Amino acid sequence: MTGFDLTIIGLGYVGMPLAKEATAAGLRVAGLDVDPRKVDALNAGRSYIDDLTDADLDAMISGGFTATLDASVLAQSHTIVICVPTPLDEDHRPDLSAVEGATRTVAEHLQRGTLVVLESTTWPGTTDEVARPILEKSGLVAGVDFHLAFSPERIDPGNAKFGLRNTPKVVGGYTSACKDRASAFYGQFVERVVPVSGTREAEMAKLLENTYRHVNIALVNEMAIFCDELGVNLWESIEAASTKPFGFQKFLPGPGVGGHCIPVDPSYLSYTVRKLGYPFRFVELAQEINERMPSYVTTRVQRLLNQARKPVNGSSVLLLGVTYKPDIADERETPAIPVAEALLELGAELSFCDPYVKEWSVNGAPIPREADLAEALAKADVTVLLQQHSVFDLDLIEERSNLVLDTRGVLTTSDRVERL
Ligand code: SAJ
Repeated sequence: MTGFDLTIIGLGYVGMPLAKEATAAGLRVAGLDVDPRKVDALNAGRSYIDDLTDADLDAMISGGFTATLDASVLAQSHTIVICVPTPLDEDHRPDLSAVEGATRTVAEHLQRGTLVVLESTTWPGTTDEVARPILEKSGLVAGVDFHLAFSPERIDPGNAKFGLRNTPKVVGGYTSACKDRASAFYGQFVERVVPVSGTREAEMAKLLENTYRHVNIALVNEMAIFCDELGVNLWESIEAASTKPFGFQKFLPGPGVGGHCIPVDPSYLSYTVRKLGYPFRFVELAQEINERMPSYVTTRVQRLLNQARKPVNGSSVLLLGVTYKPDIADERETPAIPVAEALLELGAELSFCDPYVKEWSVNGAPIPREADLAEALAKADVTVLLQQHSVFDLDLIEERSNLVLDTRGVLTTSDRVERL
């Protein structure tokens, strides 16, 4: 078959690692996106993906990879994988508009014999109840004229140990033949394919993975609040519990849960369960607890300043790390925003220090950036460590700051340094 072995729709942090591994496996790969800036950058060998270097891109282009805005490429593709975002809308409900749009585009160009795989994280039933009817508007029938499958993405940006090739790939097909076809496709460049009986089981596996994290993070967050009142050093108890070689996985309290997966994916599950007429209480409770953490951080800052006879109003507060997790530049759903909003509301004079963030605004108001950590620490009435970027000198923070609230449990406590 002329054309391409694979066209990927959505050239982001999920689509591009897939393009890289498939190209390296010798497949002819095309990338389709709606953003001309992405397409131009990729064809010019300029990567905008943290985990993909320009050298990686050059090798891909030499291997035949090409990016395009022209959807007609889909008609020349043996396999099509949809890797577009599935965010929440302003009502905290699943927003499948990107998936529906991409699927409609596929339907306009779908050819007999093609394999279509959805990778976007979504509620169980999406592939069968949303994608399949759209695709069948082409006149072709899923499982008969074309293959249809779901395979959750497990790309963890910044993870140096696990990538697409060595992370087991779950695959669920609309039919058994669809599953086999999709398993064979991924088996060309993924070390371990994990077939399941249907698309719903594959969709649910992903939601379970990340709901598990969300709920357990909420557990330790809630424990952090009452352990502080009980005078128990929870951080020490967590380390002690972690010595159990089985049946326990360590999670740590924090200022709130950010990112594009953990705060979002469980909502896709609770949305589905609510359609049954009752709530998924674990998820809804976890959301309430995790979303309360920024306010709790603010209360602890207020208490710390109060001990020094300082009101929050007019005090200088330095925020260290405003991304959603350490050592990456991603700010999506970062808890630093609600923390900053609450402190500004109380009249704090905010500044921030984050090597990954050059400019930062809260509700449109630019927050001064401190370039010199030592100087910033000495100036601030209180410092709040939100993300422990590896480049931060923890000894310097302990020595130079006046007061510190450590929300990550990485500093040594003292009469000036408190942990969450
Ligand atoms: N967090 C805590 N306490 C913890 C762990 C995380 O407060 O014990 C916070 C983080 O600070 C962050 C948020 O939760 O704000 C999410 O952190 P995360 O470590 O889950 O990182 P993510 O959002 O990048 O999650 C991704 C997920 N990967 C995929 O969905 C493919 C997740 O399944 C991975 O387990 C996670 O990366 C990872 O292990 O890094």
